[in-house]
Amino acid sequence: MSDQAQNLEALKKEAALKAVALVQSGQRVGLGTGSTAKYAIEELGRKLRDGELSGIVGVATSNASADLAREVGIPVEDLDPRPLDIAIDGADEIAPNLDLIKGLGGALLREKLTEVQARRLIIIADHTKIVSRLGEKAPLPIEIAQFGFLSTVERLREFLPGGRLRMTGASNYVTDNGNFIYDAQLPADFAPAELERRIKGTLGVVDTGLFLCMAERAFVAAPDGVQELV
Ligand code: ABF
Repeated sequence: MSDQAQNLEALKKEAALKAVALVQSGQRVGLGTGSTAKYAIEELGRKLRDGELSGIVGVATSNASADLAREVGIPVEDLDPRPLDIAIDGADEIAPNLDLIKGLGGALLREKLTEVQARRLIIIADHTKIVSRLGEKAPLPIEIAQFGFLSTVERLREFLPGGRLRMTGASNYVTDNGNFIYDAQLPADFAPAELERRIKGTLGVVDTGLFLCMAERAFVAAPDGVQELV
């Protein structure tokens, strides 16, 4: 790993530790997905093992995070209608008002289903995720049903041209839910809530990686320290 990559990993971990410090014993915790969320899951496991926390239950946003949580000793339960006390997750882009793009890791649907039920959604990231407007750096992942996916993509391309179906080698990428992902290029200027409504109203779309008005705060780590955005 290059020095730069190692530094970025250290920053992700710093942000994760800040978020985990908010978790209290007995809480039901939404466990995010991705390389930053991984540090939060590992730290929660460590705190349980060291007796700094007890009675934590995790609700995982992906099979990978559920596996990791069990490995580090966090009891994992399925999502049910009860609220979660807190959820901790990464993001692909963080706008100044804490609107987010998520889903480059492929877990956007389970993340949204889980995190919408969290009393507090805490985002953790390194400073490269900060943008002045959504879509500046990352595409917008849109989860779509496999059945009829080419027709769904055509419908999406009518107002979001220039995107592409996500691939793994020569095959379509398949989410934990058995769906495909269309990575859309966002226009330079758009109203996020309106775009979200239009995408969600497109036949064949399951959900989008726009997480609007959901995050309570973000811990963003940079070389000169961790900034808390609210
Ligand atoms: C999840 O992991 C996603 O919503 C987002 O796509 C991704 C960020 O991953 P990483 O922390 O590895 O950059 O939180």
